[in-house]
Amino acid sequence: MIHQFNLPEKTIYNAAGCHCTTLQDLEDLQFSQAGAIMTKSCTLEARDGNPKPKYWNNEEISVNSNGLENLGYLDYLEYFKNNRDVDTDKPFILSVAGLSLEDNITIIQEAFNAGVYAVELNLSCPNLGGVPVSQDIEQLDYYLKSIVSSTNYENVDIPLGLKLPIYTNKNDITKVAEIVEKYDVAFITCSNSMPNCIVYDSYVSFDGEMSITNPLKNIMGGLGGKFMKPIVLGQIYQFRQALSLLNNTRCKIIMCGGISRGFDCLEGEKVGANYFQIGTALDINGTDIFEDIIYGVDDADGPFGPDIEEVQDDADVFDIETN
Ligand code: RRO
Repeated sequence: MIHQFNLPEKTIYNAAGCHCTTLQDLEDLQFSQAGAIMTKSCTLEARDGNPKPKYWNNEEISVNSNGLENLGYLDYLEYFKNNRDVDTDKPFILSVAGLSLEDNITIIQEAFNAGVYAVELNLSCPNLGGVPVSQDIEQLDYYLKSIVSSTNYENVDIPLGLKLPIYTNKNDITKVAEIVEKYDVAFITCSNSMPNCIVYDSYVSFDGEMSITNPLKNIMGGLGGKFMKPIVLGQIYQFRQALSLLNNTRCKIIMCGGISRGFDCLEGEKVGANYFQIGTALDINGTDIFEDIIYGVDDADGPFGPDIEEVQDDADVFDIETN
């Protein structure tokens, strides 16, 4: 069976890890304008993750050293089973980040059995130490081969996708595209946060005192937010090219990184993105961000506000600054 990840055109939803750890978070997403519900990346057992503080954002960027805090996969599947009949029924995507290959196989098979809409396999968590599996191409190949052969993926109509890290080497992108083609990966999400970043919260207080504080207990964390957009656009562009060379047009590419307004999505479409995940902007603004992006904060016509060419012809009318 060839797997297809076919959401409605231009679907926008949350990035794994953002507003999706608790069951209340999932309910908020369910009753928002998000086009799908993605869970926090989950493990076999619940985890508290890394010591706090482990998340910080300002109005532009975020940094996290979360460490896979999650409820355990059973709670997320339970939520799915209990809520699939509500009026706002939405595609439910389980983000899976098991701590071993065996754990991933177990969770993915259980997700298939439960009938989730899709599974996004996250082998790119930046906060666990060591080399993430998806940065080691041979390991990635081995993982997918094992998952495909040890689950009933080939016979079940549920797409499997990959949350990818940032690849700074074109050769890696070519090889990952070959893996996508070989194992019928239905979508790729570009990209996870930028690992090992340091952000200081620096300001001068009213009484003139300088404060330069690292907001994370673990010092370093994964960077998200507006700075990620150029990186992510480059990843999407290169993956679209690499997939085209393999005549693979069915793998969907999901843009994840730096989206806070409709223009960001339009830029993503220009390099080959199909759907869009919102991370830091969701943390900052809450679930109203989906409506803002879809319909435009300037009362534009949507989806994503006016057509970009139209806007370029009429730059005075609409704010076209894209940061
Ligand atoms: O939980 C995390 O620390 C985390 C994960 Br699993 C991930 O994939 N990306 C990220 O920035 N943080």
